[in-house]
Amino acid sequence: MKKIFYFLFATILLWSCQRYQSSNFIVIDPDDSPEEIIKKAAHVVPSERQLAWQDLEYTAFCHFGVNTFTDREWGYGNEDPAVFNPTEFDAKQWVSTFVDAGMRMVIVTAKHHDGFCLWPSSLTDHSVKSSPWQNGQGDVVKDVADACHEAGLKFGVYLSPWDRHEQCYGTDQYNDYFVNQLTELLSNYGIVDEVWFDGACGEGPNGKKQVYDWLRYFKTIRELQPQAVIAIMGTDVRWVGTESGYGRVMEWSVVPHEFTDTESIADNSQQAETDGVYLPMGDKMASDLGSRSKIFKAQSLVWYPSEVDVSIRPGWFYHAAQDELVKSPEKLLDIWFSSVGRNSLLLLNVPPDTRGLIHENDVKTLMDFKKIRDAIFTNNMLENASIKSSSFSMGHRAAGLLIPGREKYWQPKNGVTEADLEFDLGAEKTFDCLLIQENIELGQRVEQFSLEIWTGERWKEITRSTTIGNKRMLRFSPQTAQKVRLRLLQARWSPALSFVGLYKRMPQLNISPSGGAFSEEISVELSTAETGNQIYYTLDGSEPTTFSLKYTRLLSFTESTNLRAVAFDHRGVPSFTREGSYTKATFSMSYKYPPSPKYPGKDQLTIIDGRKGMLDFSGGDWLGWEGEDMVVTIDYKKIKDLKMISASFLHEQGSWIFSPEGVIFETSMDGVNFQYWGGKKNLDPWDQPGTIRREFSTIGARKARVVRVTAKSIVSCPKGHAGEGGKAWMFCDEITIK
Ligand code: FUL
Repeated sequence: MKKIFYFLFATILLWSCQRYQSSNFIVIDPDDSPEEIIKKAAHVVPSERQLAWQDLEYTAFCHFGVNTFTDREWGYGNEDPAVFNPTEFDAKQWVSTFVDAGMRMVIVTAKHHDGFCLWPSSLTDHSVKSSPWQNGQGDVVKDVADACHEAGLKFGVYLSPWDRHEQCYGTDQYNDYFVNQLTELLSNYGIVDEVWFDGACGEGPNGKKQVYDWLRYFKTIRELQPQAVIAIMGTDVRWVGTESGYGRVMEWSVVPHEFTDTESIADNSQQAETDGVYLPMGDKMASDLGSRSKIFKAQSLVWYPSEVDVSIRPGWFYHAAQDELVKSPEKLLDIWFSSVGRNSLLLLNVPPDTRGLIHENDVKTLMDFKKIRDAIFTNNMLENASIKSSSFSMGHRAAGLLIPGREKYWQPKNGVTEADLEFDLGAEKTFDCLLIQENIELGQRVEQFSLEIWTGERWKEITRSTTIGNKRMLRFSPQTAQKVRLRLLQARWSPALSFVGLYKRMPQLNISPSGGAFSEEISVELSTAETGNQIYYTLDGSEPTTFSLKYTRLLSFTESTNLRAVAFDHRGVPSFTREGSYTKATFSMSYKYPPSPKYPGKDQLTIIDGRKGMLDFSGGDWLGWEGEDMVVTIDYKKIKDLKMISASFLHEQGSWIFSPEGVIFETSMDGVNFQYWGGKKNLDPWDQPGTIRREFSTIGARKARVVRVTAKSIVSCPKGHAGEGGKAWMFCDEITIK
């Protein structure tokens, strides 16, 4: 009897394991119940190559080629190879920069859309071999691959399917050409870990139409470099859908299989040249790709994780004019939390310059950014915590959560989808960032979780979110507590967590107002979110340190002043340096159409006083125009170096306030002849519900004495609006010029 029992038990176990055996791809049967679909989704797992790729976390993209020398973003394909001539090319400098920055792979644009090859391909003369660089004997791909392999970094290639140079592009023959190019790249440069196929194509409706033989390309890669992931127009890695650096708040790595469809990826990709990074129009970044409502409708599911690609500069290629526009460490940190911290890999583009080196400004920002990450993430407040879990399975106790890596992980009993983990930190500690990781080797399962602190009387929720995946980071205002509770509120199957950490970010220093113009006197307040920090400042433009002036009370200026301030917390960790430039109005301002007497702001300077208005438009920070354009001219009376300009408007259609149709920025040396600096059309529909602020901006260095901003009003309320035909309001609170 006992034997029969064991036999039956073993058969059932085997059956259930087989039924939900984990795999990279799972078919949903039409008669699967919702519970079965959810369980199936919980058992979709990364392939070995996807897992290795995900662990890289932070990788470098290098856009380098003829565009570097012609100062373009998209080459035409007819560039003379002679233009390619870096004077100090040094792949080792690239790679050592990336190693120091904490990056783990380098992907180089072996060929961009212009068709110019960075390796001496035997298939075309349009390559480095026809350039004067190293007398045509050089090979960028080889040098970068060798430097990576030597330094222990992974190496990847970007190969643009769209080719503006190759004559056979648009014919069947091109598929052979492309496969042969791939074969060269994947046979002669050692291990390649990522192949990046761009979806961009600017041929337009009347251009050449290439039918790509994707399956053949994929097969070639699998044969020659089986460990390489195929990204974007490919099977292993999904483009997050934007080039802004900001991933989805809810990011599922398990999505319906249709997301791997190359046609629709191409439709969402860039189709015309821009002067910077492409921001898809409309909603190319749907907020939900894989929640229950999506997977219930799917025919099959696949592990298809997201990669966030963004450039450290406005453009993908190097442009000297953008040397001062390298993203700040602060911006990169925000991107870090919004990419790596949102279950994505961050692919940061750092374009080598015309010397063939990573520019000093980019190096500095990368190193400062690394220092900041180290300062935040080396001190896990949970490190010596004791943990109680409401459930655990054999061999997977909660202690494993404090050991980085997937080897030791916590998991509740099989089938348990809700659980609490209570941490006692031993003493009160202050933190403002949660880092949490699922053991994705078993799949992505958590659908809802929260963090609470014990106030001494009750549990208080601090933050809550949906997905975790490989890594999730949540930021919140500083909290002090000894006990915290992590609640797993909903999961697809027993969630497996491999790591949890609580950290304290740098102090957050605010300057109010953050800059602007004043007529008699201006008061400036410095503050931090938490108490106990020390703030220091300088007024002579120098970097503030603990030896600088100490902030004790409101500052007051009667002359133009450049304020720089920094806050230090009790550990000595500094905030980002904040700057405020306060200008006593020596310039003149004029309005072609004066603002309405109903919304005149505080005075003429309201629009450049560094203060943003409240969304309920109380407080006198908004200037309003009724049925008229805003044309503001600012004459600095002397030539200034300008870097960027932005203008912000209110959109609150319920109150008949509409953001402009578009904004044009112009500059002039004499106040008579104006040059176009930039402009933006308003791409959003007028019927946007709710209240939002819309920013229009332009970046690009130039010298000028006079700046003019023209915002086009929609003049009258649009069709279908309650005020149809009546005068439309346009509200602007701030123009920022740097
Ligand atoms: C886009 C391309 O058009 C850009 O030039 C750049 O290569 C970027 C990574 O992808 O689609």
